[in-house]
Amino acid sequence: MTTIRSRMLGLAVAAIVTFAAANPAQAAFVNGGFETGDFTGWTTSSGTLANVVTTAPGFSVPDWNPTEGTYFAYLQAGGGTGVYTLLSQTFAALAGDVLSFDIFFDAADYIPFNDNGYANLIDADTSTVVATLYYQDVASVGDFGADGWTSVSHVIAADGNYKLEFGVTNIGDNNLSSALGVDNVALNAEMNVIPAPAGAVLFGLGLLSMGGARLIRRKQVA
Ligand SMILES: [Ca+2]
Ligand SMILES: [Ca+2]
Repeated sequence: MTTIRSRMLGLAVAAIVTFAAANPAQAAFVNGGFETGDFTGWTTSSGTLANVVTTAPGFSVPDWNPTEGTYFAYLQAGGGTGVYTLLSQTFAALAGDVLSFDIFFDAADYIPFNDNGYANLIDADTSTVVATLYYQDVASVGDFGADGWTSVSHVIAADGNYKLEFGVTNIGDNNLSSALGVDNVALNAEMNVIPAPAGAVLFGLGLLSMGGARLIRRKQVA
């Protein structure tokens, strides 16, 4: 009996160790909060319209400040009508990973000059848009309006190589350039990793309590 229990406990411990060893390496964004004070790890389309800043003036709202740390990315339209100021980073992710970031759109314009800003999840191998994670335009936030910092999170559906891309553009003419702010970009493996070890731990605890109950019973008998 003792031998069988020992073997079961051994199997449970082995299961826990196996699950722990199987945890994928945390795929993390490089400089996801822009705390290097520059675009290290990121790709931008413009050296003058994309900047890492500590604060930025709101067009008709209070100044913008980071949601995480000291810096955030501030993208301004101005490259032309329909010409996007872009910020992107490629990353590898597993199904269940949670992609998250904070973002705002600050409209400097009025309808019919419907400037817009977006965040797209793109398949890095095929360059197709997998999901639009965020979209705002002058029509949605109102003339000279802003939505305020917005937290976005998205569960990755399939293993793959992805690109997270942010863009903002003028529409109608190239005046009164609207802006997009980004901070706190992260990829967390929680959804993917926690259930298996938790299940293994519960399985192990169940066996331990079974063994404990037997020990107690044996003591009572003795
Ligand atoms: Ca930051
Ligand atoms: Ca404009």
